[in-house]
Amino acid sequence: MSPGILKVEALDEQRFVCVKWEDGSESSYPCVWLRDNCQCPLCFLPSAGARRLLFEDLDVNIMVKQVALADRKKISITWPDEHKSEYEAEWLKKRCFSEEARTVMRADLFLPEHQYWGSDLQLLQIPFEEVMYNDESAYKWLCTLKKVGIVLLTGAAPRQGELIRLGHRIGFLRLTFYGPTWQVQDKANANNVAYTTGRLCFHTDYPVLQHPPGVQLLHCIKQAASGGESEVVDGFHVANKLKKQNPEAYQILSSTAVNYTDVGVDYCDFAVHCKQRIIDIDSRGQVIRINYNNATRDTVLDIPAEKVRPFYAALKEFNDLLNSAEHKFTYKLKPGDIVTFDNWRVLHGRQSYPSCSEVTRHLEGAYADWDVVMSRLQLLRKRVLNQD
Ligand code: OGA
Ligand code: NM2
Ligand code: ZN
Ligand code: ZN
Repeated sequence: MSPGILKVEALDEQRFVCVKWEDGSESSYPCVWLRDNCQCPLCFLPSAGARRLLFEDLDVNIMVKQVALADRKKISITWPDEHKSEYEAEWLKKRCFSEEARTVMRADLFLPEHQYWGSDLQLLQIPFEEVMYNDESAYKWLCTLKKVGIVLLTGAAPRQGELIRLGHRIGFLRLTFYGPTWQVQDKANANNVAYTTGRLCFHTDYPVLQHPPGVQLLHCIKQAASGGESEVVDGFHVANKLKKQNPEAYQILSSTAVNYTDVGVDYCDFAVHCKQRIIDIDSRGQVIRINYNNATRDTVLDIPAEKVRPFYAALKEFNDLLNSAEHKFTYKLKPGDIVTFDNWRVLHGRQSYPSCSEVTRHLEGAYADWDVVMSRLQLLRKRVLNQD
């Protein structure tokens, strides 16, 4: 419940509307924003939760003609063309332009909090069927996946198809050239190094795609008696460590566009090329994605020759830091385990295992996009915390 409104007035030559709240605080709303967000049926389509008003019909220099307090829970505005708008106190309070209110709203919409970890990771385990049928458990799963970056679901049936069910629980899975789901096992003429018995060093999957899959799901159906252990590391944590310990290496990896390539046949034939920065940062310098798979890093390296060795040296520093005992967490999947992790943040690897004419190890894998996972997380959060 938001506080009521004590007073409302137009300020700054009618270009702002100032609201004084019962709790003593004040909020100032630009007129152009108020007109743009008129909630009347002509300006807004409630069934779509979307603006009907066309930008062409918005006067960016608009001023209010009259502003009034309808009651303590609502204000009304009359515009110069006699159009009338009403705004609820609670609606306005949430959209206050103060730094604090915007920080609260940002946290609400994007759940940006990260908990970094290293070898001390307390890997959350939740029974698979609980996540499938219980909203609190599903909420806990996705919330932790967002915050920590990895969660283990346990006790799934050790057969193909469980990830399809989990995909339906979220919404839908991400189709790639390797199929709707894909089988990680030793294959003749493997079209990917993952489909051998070899060791996989720390990587994120599919940096060859412009928009790499945000979430990865790996369901253990069969596990090798020896070898095949999994390793994970918090890429955001390690990238930030690198920034402190070796700013030059960090600068190189966060600015150099590296070529990736993947050519072959699976779900259909493919020839994919892409350039990605290994440490991808946003305009504020925050790490937003790690794009690193040594297997699909292209032989083509589109940088001047004199920058090549410094690039390799920087990558070596990052790779060493990823592999340090303090940062990596090792575990071994059991049949029925489904590991779910943030493929933009967590790098994963596996130990080699003996090759054999029979299949001794089998994981089924799938991807989901963060858009879909975040959507499900927001809906579960509303339902579980019982708020709208
Ligand atoms: C992969 C992968 C891990 C494993 O298929 O990309 O990382 O344990 N597999 O086999
Ligand atoms: N697989 C496991 O980037 C990659 O090639 C990751 C993808 C084959 C679907 C491996
Ligand atoms: Zn209107
Ligand atoms: Zn992988």
